[in-house]
Amino acid sequence: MTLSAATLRTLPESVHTPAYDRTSHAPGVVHLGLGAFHRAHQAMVFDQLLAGGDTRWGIHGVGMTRPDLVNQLKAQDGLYAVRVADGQGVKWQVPGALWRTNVAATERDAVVQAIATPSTRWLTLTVTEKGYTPVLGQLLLDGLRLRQQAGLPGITIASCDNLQGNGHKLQALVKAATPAQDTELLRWLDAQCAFPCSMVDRIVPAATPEVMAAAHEALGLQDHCALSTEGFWEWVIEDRFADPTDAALLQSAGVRVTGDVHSYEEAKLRMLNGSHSAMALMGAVTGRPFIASCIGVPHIRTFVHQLMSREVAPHLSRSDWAEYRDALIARFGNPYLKHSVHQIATDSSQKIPQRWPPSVLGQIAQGASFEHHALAAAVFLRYTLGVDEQGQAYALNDPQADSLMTLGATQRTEPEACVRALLAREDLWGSTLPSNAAWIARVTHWHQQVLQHGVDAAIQQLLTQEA
Ligand code: CS2
Repeated sequence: MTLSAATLRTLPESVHTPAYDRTSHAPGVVHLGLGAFHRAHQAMVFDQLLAGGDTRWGIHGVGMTRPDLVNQLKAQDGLYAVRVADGQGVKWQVPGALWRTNVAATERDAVVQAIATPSTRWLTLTVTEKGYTPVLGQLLLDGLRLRQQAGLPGITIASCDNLQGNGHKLQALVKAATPAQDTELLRWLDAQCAFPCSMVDRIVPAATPEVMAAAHEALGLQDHCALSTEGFWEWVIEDRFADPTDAALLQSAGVRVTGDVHSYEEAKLRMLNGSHSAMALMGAVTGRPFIASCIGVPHIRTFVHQLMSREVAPHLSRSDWAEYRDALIARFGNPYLKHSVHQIATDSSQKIPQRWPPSVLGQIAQGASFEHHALAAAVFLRYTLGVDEQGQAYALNDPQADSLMTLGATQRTEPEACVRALLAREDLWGSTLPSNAAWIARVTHWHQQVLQHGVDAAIQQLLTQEA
């Protein structure tokens, strides 16, 4: 038997399940991007609001690319179990907020209609860094135009991807899709729709067979969509809503509504995601499969601690960074989260620009050392060889995989030229870093160490030097 609306009542009492009606109301939220993250983060916040009796937070979920996942969720009536596990304990919960599903690639019109449905009040997005394309802007605009033409109110459109100023980026995409002569639509977008920036945080690895097996055991049912996450979650959102009364509601569910998302975004992107990318690439090259297996190695742990304290923190506006750093290191070590380094290394070309260069530039401006980031960049180049230090091959899963592999292919015979080619790329490093001679020199140095002695020895050398 499989988890579904019909079997929900058979679950053991230890599993928290939705007690509210999931069928009498139309969804109030359209969400794009049905990956693990959304289902264990916002969907659980909306589940809490629904449990409190507010019927407007049901989700019409749109999978962008994976019909297999959407079909599985559909077969389970939008239900799936989440294991919330860390040092505080292990709990299973079935959130009930996902009411409808579609696939954007094959059911575009249904998505446009969902945006234009009167009950829709919110649109949230987790489409990953590479999803912010003109195609996305056009999809949103087509739905919004129908709303405007029907005389419906505007909505809140909240990007929840790991991009600095994500709300501004999304608004710019929608505006770029709007024809200049369509002044009424432009006016309506400005006056009626809100594009808040937001920072979202919860570590939610892609589901594994191990999690499915644990779900089977805990539920007594099959669940093909089960997920595993940590207790910690954070959602900081800019106080900018189409319906201003949503601020108090979200706050009641534990969301932080503020005028200053920026300081949270930059700390999260550079501390959490910045060290995630560094560890993921180190893990991929050394053959350590999970983030927990990386942070468990004393020299990697010290490297991450120093990267955050010495090179990231000095440029943050968030003042409580030391507690934030310590909490992150503890979260990275969560043994229940089998967070694959290859999953995090996916799309590195899209992630690194948000995560590393701002800290390197900050250090350069202060005449301070950027050795940790230089070593991370060197490991990134080593990673493009597609084979780890034990000789095990792996695939690069990245829109830039071909160009990166071509660029790095001759690094054993022409290391300096390859470092230069990598660091010259403005799409990765921005416009000023590529001409910084000291940066190029230090990445070249660490790349030589990595090739000659391996990643672990290079990290140890760095720690001795920086002690
Ligand atoms: C990770 C993030 O895959 C990645 O790039 O760094 O998904 C990370 O786990 C989340 O941002 C945590 O909130």
